[in-house]
This record gives sequence, C-alpha cells and structure tokens, in this order.
Amino acid sequence: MSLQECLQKLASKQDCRLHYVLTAINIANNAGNIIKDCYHQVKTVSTKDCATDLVTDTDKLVEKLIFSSLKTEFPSHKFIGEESVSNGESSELSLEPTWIVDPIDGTTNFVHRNPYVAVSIGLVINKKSEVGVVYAPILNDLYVAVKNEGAYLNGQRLKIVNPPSSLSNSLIAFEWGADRDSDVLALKSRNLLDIMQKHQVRGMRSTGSAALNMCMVACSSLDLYFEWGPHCWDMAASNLMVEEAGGFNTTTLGCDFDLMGRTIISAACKNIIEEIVPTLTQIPTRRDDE
Ligand code: LIP
Repeated sequence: MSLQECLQKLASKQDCRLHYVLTAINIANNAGNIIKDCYHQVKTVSTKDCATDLVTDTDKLVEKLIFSSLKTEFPSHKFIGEESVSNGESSELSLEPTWIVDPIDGTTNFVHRNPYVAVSIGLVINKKSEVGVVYAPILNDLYVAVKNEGAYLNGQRLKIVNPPSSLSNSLIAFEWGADRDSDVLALKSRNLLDIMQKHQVRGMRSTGSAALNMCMVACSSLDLYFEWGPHCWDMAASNLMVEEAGGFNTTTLGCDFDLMGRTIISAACKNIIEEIVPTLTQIPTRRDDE
C-alpha cells in the first residue's frame, strides 16, 4: 500500500486522523521550505543549556509558524515544542491530543550546512503517537506514519526485511548529544568502546539527528540507534515510523519505549536489543516530565 492508498483508506473510513496527517504534511512542507531558504544563509546562533547546545533564529521562527498553523486548525489540542519548552513552557504530557514538535532536529548540522536536518511533527493521544511526520528538506525525504496504517518514505511503504542476525552483522548509530561534562563523555566513550570490542559491529554512525536516525532504522539504512538524552520532540514522530515499519523501540534498559524518558534504543529486531542492553553502562538522564 502506498501513502496515497493509506490516505484514501482513512478517507473512506472517515477517520479523523486524515485531517491530522494532511495538516501535518502541509505544515512540514512549509517549514521545510523555510529551512531550505535559510540553509546557506548566515545564521543568528545562540546557546541554551551549554555552549554546544545551539539554537538559531530559524528554529524559533519555524516553531512559531508551525504552532500558529496547528493552533488555528486544532485550537483544543495541546502543544509541546523544543523552543517553547526552552523558553519556560511546560513539557507536561497529558492524555489530551498533543502536538509535539522539533522545528529543526539537527540544529548543529543546520548551522554547519550539514544536510542531516529535519522538521519533526508528532501527534500524541493518550500518551501514544498516532501520527508522525518527519521532513528532511535538504535530503528531500518525507517520512509519514499513522498508527496501525503503516510508515511511508516519499509515498512508498516502509517494511523492515531481513534484519541482522546479530550486532556483528549490524550498522548502528549513536549520538554524543550536547553535554560536554567529562564524566558523561567518559561514560559514553566507554559504552562505544565496549560495544565495538564485544560485538564487533560493522560500523557506528552519528548523524546529529535522533529523528533521522530512527527514520533510518525504519527504512533499513540503520539496524540500531541508541542514545541517552533525546527529548520527546526528537522522538514523538519517528518512534511511530520505526514501529509501523516493523521495528522496535525500547529504553536503554530494554524496557517499553518511554517518550518522556530521554533514553532510546530503536532497532530492526529484538535480538540485537537483547544483545546490546547487557553491554551498556547506564547514564543518568533527567526526564522531560520531571
Ligand atoms: C538533537 C538530537 C540529537 C542529540 C543532539 C540534539 P536538536 O536535537 O536530535 O539526538 O544528540 O544533541 O539534541 O537539538 O538538534 O533539535
């Protein structure tokens, strides 16, 4: 089934999610055009929690425009955005329909004109993702997922096939995040060394975007991605891509995926999650809803 057929099926069922997903796709395309227009321009860059935690005026503008459009369409819904939370708004997630948005996932890439940037728009109802749209405007990749209706890349259905039999046959991804605390860096380095030495993985990539890492698991370009630190706005759309493509999301302890928990393992199959978890040395993280 193609995305077009999926949308026709939602229309035939008069499924209210059709309105949600069409609106999100339209808004993501508009946001992507702004990101593309600004990509080669000189950026106005500032920092948030630390010197390596960047935000640009484009991040702020794009989030403002996304929420303006969503609030017009869905005034009764709730909203959580990376830059709004950074400015003090709550990231408390209720059971209500909540749009969770990262205007530019991969902000550091955007500043440095690295193409791994994406706008991520997720709709979460009863604390579970129902609709997800991730648009990478420089790569020109549009990922769309609807709960129980599939995940799609540029309109084509995503299905994970022939997952690796072990980590030694896997290409995996990890992110350093923005924290440069020496103890945290030492723990992250130890994890990478332990995994490479114990499991002889074929490669370890780091794109700078949690959302795109998870989308690459969904389209079988990565076999596993793990990180301590991604936020709900990084994962609200892309966790659904992985699930609908037949992959699996857990915490770094191998427990059920926790959107607000700030640890993630996304993988093509359960056996490589079961392989990696015992090797990991856990790193303390602060929940998004604490
Ligand atoms: C990024 C995340 C990535 C993390 C980076 C950064 P942002 O999101 O997608 O996983 O390692 O530090 O937080 O800040 O570019 O939207």
